[in-house]
Amino acid sequence: MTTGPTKPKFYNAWFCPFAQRAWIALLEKGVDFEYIEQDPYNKTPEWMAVNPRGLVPTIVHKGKSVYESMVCIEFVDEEWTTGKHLLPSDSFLRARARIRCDHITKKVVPPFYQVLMKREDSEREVAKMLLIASLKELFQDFDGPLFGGDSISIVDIMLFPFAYRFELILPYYRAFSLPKSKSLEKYHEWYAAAVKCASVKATMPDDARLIGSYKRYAEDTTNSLVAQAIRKGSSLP
Ligand SMILES: N[C@@H](CCC(=O)N[C@@H](CS)C(=O)NCC(=O)O)C(=O)O
Repeated sequence: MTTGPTKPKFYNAWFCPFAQRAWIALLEKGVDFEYIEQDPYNKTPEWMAVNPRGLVPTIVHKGKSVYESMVCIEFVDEEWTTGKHLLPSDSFLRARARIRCDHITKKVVPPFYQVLMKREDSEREVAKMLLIASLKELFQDFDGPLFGGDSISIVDIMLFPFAYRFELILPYYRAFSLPKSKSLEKYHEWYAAAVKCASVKATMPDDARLIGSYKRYAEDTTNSLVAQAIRKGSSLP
């Protein structure tokens, strides 16, 4: 009996915004993959053998592991040439996209967790201001409707899972919504366009369940690597 090539394995945790990025990329490229729901907090030797950092997302393809959400998006785009490119073909535009991704990682994601986790109101207010300022900066010279123009790109994929949580989680736990001000107009227009993408819709968790999963951040009781980094004020894992 002959067996065909095995499908790539995608290790995901349904609640994880980082993993949602890799999932959107796989769907955008039309990859036929095996979905494996993984508890990344249960660091069994088997799981650590798949990813020595013990984090989702992880993709196993041709017997090799690829991890880190941004690396996964780039890998998927390079390995599967089907579908639209997630990174621009021009090297300057590609560099610009990576600079925006870096901004999202360093300046947009941390204040989201800080708004949720900081115990003092004054600290949360600072984090809210940082989040607004970082989004304004990201959208400064944005043409739209998406960062990839008419189709979704790595920058959209890096931002969307968190933007979804700004809309759902922050109003619920912190009664905070991003202002509908002129300075965030482009952000809100982008969000309305991104939320309509089929790959994005297909990866959406159930809202009530997602809200429940953030209680441990809002109450500062989780010991996830992200939470540990936010408490220490160090960069995210
Ligand atoms: N830098 C990583 C972060 C991934 C990450 O923190 N994933 C979380 C789930 S949302 C995880 O696997 N946590 C396991 C842990 O904290 O031990 C990426 O971008 O992929």
